[in-house]
Amino acid sequence: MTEQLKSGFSRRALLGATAGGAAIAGGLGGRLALTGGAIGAATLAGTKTANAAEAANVAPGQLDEYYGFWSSGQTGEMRILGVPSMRELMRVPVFNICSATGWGITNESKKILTEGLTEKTKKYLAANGLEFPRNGDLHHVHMSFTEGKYDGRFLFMNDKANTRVARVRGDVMKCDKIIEIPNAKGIHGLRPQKWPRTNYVFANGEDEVPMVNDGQILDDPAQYVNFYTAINADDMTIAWQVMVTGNLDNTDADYDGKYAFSTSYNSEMGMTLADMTAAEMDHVVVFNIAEIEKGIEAGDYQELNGVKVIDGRKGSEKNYTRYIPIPNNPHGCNMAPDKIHLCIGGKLSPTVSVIDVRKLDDVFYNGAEPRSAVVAEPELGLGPLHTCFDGQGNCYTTLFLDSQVVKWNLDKAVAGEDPILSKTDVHYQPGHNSTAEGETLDAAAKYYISMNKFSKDRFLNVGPLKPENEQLFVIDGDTLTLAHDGPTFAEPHDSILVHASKVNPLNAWNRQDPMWADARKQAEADGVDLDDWQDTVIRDGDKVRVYMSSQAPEFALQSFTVKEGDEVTVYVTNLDDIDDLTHGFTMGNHGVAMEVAPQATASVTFVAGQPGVYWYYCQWFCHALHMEMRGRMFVEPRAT
Ligand code: K7E
Ligand code: CUA
Ligand code: CA
Repeated sequence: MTEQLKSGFSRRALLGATAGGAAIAGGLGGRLALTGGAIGAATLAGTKTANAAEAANVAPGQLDEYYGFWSSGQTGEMRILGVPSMRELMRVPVFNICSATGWGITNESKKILTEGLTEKTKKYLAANGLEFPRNGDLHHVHMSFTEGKYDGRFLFMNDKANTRVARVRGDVMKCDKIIEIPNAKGIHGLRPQKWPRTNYVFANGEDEVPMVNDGQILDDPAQYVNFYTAINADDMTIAWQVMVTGNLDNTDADYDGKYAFSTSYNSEMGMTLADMTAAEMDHVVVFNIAEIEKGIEAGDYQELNGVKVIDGRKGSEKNYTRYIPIPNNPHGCNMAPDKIHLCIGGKLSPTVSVIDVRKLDDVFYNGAEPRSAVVAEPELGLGPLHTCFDGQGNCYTTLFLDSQVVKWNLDKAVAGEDPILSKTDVHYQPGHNSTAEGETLDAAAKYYISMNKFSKDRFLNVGPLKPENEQLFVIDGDTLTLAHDGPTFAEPHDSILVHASKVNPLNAWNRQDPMWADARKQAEADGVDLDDWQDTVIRDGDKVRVYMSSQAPEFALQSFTVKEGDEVTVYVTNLDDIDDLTHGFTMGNHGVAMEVAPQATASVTFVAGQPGVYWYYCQWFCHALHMEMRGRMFVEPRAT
């Protein structure tokens, strides 16, 4: 392979900046960048800076203009921030296990974490004493769209680690569905359909495996494939998959409902770093949604693990896919709100490739060369990853190697002029970025978020493991003024900003919520009214069901008695309906804890293993007598 790429920097330089770069930037580069960015801006720009900082100031007690929905990478949760204050408002557990809320501990959450797994995975997990994967790698969070704008209904997100896709409800901000995607491996890029509404969620499989991955084929990459998946957003079932050539990285959809796109950095189908970076050009796959739907309708698919799979590999003369050559290991895939231009980050190439989606009809139906849809390829800087937009024809692209964001103009790029408007230092090595509703038709030139992979010298040292750093800039003409540095725990991977008017969660649960439908059914069978005061203990062989409502500062039961070895299920219903009055339930020394928000029912099942007295208590501070909100479980020795 070529060490020196056509951009004039070596592959080794990129690898150096990712791995050993912490030392470089922590020493020399870090201090230089610090002077050029934060301090320089503060001292030189004067009143402009003061105004920008003012624009981002949210006084105590004041509410933010935007909700920020953040992915957390390898932590596996979704986070909600206020923007521009950057205050962290909530953590929503999804692919992780959470001690505060009981996610992964309650029966309700375990059902969501388990029911969407494939039979093969369930079997594997069961053999290892697990019900669901313990970890997740949540890279991308995106909200549902109606006609190109956020509609507040759902948020969708991927788990690269265990090939899953999850949905969070906008009304209660809790996860209600998780599915494992069959056939594909390593779901990475994920985007909802933008137009006419989010009927599909598109998900990329990043890792290559044999089509039937049952151990018959192992180290024979010639037989490996990748899958692009369309999920029905309303019921979280798989609509169809497309088998592709090369791997899939990031994806986006157009504003016409016609095409979806994916970048592929491994068109080589290489199995090593050297192989994956060998070719001068990789590609973007264009998916023709209507043609794929027609193909499915006509039966032009094979069924694989219950999924209809269409063959869209290179060389198929069908109109399902086209492959547009793009320089060296492209990464980001971002559709501009002008509805015309798709921006592909070059990563190893210092360019962003601009595709005019209006030219794709000719590529599909009139034999036009796929590259004819590329209308500009401006050189912007080193390591371009992701691009976001301000609704005024401008783009903001992260430059990982340069530790900068470059602001540039689309029209100028297409006209062949120098499109660069400004470059601003960020700290350090940015991956994703976001602007206010920048991936929608409501994109606004207000705030710019840079999610940086390294914090290095920006904060007090907390040991060998450092936080990452995310920064908020105010967009002020062509200038980006730094208004906030915020350390974050692993990791500020990606974010979207949604205007506060579009998100309206409830203050208390609806008592009929489907979240605890199983508990309601069991209570009815047991003659217990879940909407009324409950202090009932039902014995059913070795199973004991304990129904207790809670009202500050009391549980309905001060104690209950079970026998050693009983399987105990405790159902707690919070009858308080006051805003913010959450109770909890923790059973001492049993690894059991959960949140019970106003008007919610939650349940947890455990085995009473050892005879003795065990205290349970409320674990969410609810009242002056919160400490006293506790009771005893008596476990009688089982007579042998
Ligand atoms: Cu969104 Cu990192 Cu998963 Cu780019 S990918 S940085
Ligand atoms: Cu109830 Cu604390
Ligand atoms: Ca490649």
